[in-house]
Amino acid sequence: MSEPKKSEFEKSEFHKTAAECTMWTEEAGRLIEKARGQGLSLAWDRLEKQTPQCNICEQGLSCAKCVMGPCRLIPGLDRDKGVCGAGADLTVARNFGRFVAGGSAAHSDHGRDLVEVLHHIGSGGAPGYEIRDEAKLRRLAAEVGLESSGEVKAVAKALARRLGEDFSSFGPGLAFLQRLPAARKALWDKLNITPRGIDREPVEMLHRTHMGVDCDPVSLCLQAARTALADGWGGSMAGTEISDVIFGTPAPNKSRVNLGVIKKDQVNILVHGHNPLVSEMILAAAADPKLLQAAREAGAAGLNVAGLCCTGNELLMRRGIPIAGNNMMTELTMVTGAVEAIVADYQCIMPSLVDLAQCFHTKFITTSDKAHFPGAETFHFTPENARELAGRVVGLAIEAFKKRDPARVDIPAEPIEIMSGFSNEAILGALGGTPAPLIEALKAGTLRGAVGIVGCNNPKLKQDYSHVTLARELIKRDILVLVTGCATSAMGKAGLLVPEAAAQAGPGLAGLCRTLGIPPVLHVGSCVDNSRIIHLCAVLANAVGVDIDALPVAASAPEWYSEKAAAIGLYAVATGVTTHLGLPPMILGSPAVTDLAVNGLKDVVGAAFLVEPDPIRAGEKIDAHISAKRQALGLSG
Ligand code: XCC
Ligand code: SF4
Repeated sequence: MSEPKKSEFEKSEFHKTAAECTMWTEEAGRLIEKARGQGLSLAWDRLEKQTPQCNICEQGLSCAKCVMGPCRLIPGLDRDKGVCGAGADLTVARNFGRFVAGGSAAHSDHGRDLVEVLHHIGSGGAPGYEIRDEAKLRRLAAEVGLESSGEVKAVAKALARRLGEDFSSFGPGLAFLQRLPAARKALWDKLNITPRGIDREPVEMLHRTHMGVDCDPVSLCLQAARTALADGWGGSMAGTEISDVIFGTPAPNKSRVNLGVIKKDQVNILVHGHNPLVSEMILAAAADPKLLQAAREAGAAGLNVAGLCCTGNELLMRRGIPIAGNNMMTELTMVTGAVEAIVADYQCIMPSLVDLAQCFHTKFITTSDKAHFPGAETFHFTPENARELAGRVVGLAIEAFKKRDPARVDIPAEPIEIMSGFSNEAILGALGGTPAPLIEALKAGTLRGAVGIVGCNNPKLKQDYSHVTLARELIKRDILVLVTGCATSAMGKAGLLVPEAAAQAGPGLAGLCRTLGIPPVLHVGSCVDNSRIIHLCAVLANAVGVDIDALPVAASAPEWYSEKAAAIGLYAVATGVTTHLGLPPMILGSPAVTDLAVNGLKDVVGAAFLVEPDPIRAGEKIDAHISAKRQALGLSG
């Protein structure tokens, strides 16, 4: 595609003003109005106050990496270099590399927490946690070359130690890289982008972007790719697999979505963040008969746990726990006046939640020693104390219920039915334990391809619109959609996560969905669970005997905002999966880096980024990409 020009994005009708954004979902609109009436500030209001945002930063042309600066580069004027002499290409590449390192570090540090708890379980130091999927534990141990038939705790400990080695630089190499097609692994080796250690790559990225280290924009971009791959095939993959071992591998289930899952007559506890280590414990505590009794004594009909963002996705996938909303709905949950506690671990938790909680009876509770929020109630969870602290947190929510003001309660929607729980094991299980039927459907053209729609909401865009519109555009063309992260709530609210949505799909996909009783948009998990998608791509590519870039697949983050989303996008591309972005990353100030991202990478890794703010046009472009891949495989378009 042609190089994206700044002006195209500025003119796009999809960059709605804050007021227009609020019009998308009725539930959001009503609460936004209410919040404004009460003088509360929300993300949309703060965005308005930040607008126009700094055009130099937006292009990736500002640098504050040393105190000879900060420098703001204005190419074409007399200020096209920083004090150290760095020009636009270098500055953009350095900034983008650090951006990706932030995302990779976040996912991988989350993965490490799971590996550590697995080790604690193996050592007997994690009361409250157990191995729920012993078969998967043993399967993974065998996969990475460990003795898998011994005593369960010994196997758990050995697997944790093996995956722990992947974080360092001196291990035998990332355990899950052997899942890759040989051609992909050989390509990475040739390009020198095979990740060597999950921690090593983001650290090296920070090193290389210090003033006066790596000054080649291309080399920096390749290190950014290696950093992202350490996330996708390392930290995130460990996070997903070990979460399944500890909490169970997801299987199809039914649940509900939107603010209507908050119950007027119950103590409502919303879990927010990413790590199932905390949210699973809160869920377990909420089933404690003593705490249920305490809730009843406080006048509530029960204890209701619901999810937000990705830890919500984790509970939804494994337990069918309803999800109240995604990141742009988190502030609004409190405006319902019916939330007793928001229990947060880390990532994507707006600092504004502390201030908002103070305007309501809601307790804002943080649980991670890595994520301090001054003004919040703090309980630092560890593997040893998690069970006990979870009970205290639920107790606090029950106390808060007594202070609820019934006059302020306003729950603006009825919950919508959804289906979830589509792990790779579940998908392949439904197909008889092999990818063969999927490959047959792809060959026959009943299924033309598959696209992972992932990522966040962003207040710069009309809420949920791009997620839902793109998904509809794809399924009507017989392209299966897999969804993770905050895109999930958007799909669910639009009615796309139920088998009945097959009516909106093309005839081939609709028939497949009806035969299997599945929706045309499958919920496959949280953001670390994008590792499920790349793993499935590897399984398919290996079964067909091709490299991943030959598959008729793509990825998309239509409404992304976070560093983690950039890391996901880049590891998808480096894995060979062309990736659509609804908003450009902050790289447009460098024609060279932009060209590499949207064109040059195709020749290097067989895939590139496709930036397109209009989801209908994005659907057309992804469709064309899938047709081209099909034809190259000798299949009908
Ligand atoms: Fe965060 Fe994962 Fe984005 Fe949602 S989708 S806003 S990253 S919670 Ni990950
Ligand atoms: Fe300026 Fe160079 Fe320092 Fe960045 S590293 S702030 S461009 S002098």
